[in-house]
Amino acid sequence: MESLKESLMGVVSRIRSSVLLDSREVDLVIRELQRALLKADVDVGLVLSVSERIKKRFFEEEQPPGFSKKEVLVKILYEELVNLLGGEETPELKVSSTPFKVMFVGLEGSGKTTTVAKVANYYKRKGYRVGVVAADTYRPGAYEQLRSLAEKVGVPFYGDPQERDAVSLALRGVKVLSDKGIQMILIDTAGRHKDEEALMEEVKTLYREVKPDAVVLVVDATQGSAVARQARAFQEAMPFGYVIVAKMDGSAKGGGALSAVASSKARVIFIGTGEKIEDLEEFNPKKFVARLLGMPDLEALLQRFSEFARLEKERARAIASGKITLLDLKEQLEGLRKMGPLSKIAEMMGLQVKVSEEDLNIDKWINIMNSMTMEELLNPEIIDSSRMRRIARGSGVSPRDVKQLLEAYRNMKKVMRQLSRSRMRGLPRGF
Ligand SMILES: Nc1nc2c(ncn2[C@@H]2O[C@H](COP(=O)(O)OP(=O)(O)O)[C@@H](O)[C@H]2O)c(=O)[nH]1
Ligand SMILES: [Mg+2]
Repeated sequence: MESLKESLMGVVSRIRSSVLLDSREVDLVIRELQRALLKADVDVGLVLSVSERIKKRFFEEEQPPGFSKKEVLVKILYEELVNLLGGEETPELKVSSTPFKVMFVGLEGSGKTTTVAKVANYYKRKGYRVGVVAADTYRPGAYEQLRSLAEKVGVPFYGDPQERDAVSLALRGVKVLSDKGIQMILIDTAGRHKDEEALMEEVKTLYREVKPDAVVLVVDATQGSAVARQARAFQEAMPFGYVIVAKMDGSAKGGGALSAVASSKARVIFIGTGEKIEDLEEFNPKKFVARLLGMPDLEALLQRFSEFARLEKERARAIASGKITLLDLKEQLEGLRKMGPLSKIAEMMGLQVKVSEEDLNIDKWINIMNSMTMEELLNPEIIDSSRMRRIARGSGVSPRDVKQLLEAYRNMKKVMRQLSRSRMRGLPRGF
């Protein structure tokens, strides 16, 4: 994955060095992203749809106050890559019944037998009693390979080098191990047969007879987007919910394999990152993409976005409940400001009023409110004297000015309340 990481870091630094992020610069960013994904063997169709979505979102979504265009683009890039590689949820293989039978399927050489040992090790470390069954009766040496791996992990093993019938062997294995009180039984199966049809036939029969609680497909990351075809073939034979992508270490095509799996219904639960039994990592798309982008400050940025979303929700609630906030006052005043000085407005209305002092007040108030946090604008009640001093310092006025603004806000609230009350009494609108 190192090469994908390198090229995605290039995409991020292109965003950072952009000046305007106009459509020409965004196109350059997108093109660089496309190159990076195609090099990682991500399917062309997926590359195109992800680039379209990023562009569309960037030009359509509102830029929230306090965030730069670059930050917005980085966030969209992050979210769309998370989506491409598996989305929000991190599924888990839960041992929900005893014995919990897990059947491993996948083509020969994908890393299945090694992965069975890795998963056994993982759950053993979590405190489960795990056992493994060698039901690959086709490949010579499969028995010995799993037997020695099980010994290394230190878990019970069932196999029979003389048995040719995978189904009866698996059934016996399940019986023997569950009699021993094993909670989780991992069944390794063949990945090759006389031909693909015979292999799928055996896998189907195993599924029907053994009735596993979960099926895990193991695919090889070095195959890139080609794993999509394997996934489809196995999906036709039986429903599998989980995928493990082995050999992610050193594979330049890992991104292609992950996105191919993500576009099917199955979820990647682990990735294999080496030949040793410890080389298994839980797969979490969010963490994975964060690592790929190589931005130490990404976490903080995402947190700011989610904080903003939280406050937006709070604001929507305030509006729904009819609560008037300082933010409303601020927006009213800013709207007024856009129309020009008050004296000008008065002039347009044919009035001869001298309001220049009011103009100064409006500017001062907007300035003060610019020094407040969103939290304070939405809940002015929380502004105590120490917050008042901080706001005054931030806007270069005296705390008395801040106090005056808060008083004006309270008066406005009172008037609004009275207005709505008199309206409820049936007075004509406007009273
Ligand atoms: N580098 C690397 N090699 C792996 C990984 N998983 C499996 N292998 C190697 O891939 C080869 C095939 O693995 P095996 O478990 O026998 O595959 P099977 O035929 O699907 O059972 C072996 O040489 C393994 O050591 C992995 O995550 N990283
Ligand atoms: Mg094997």
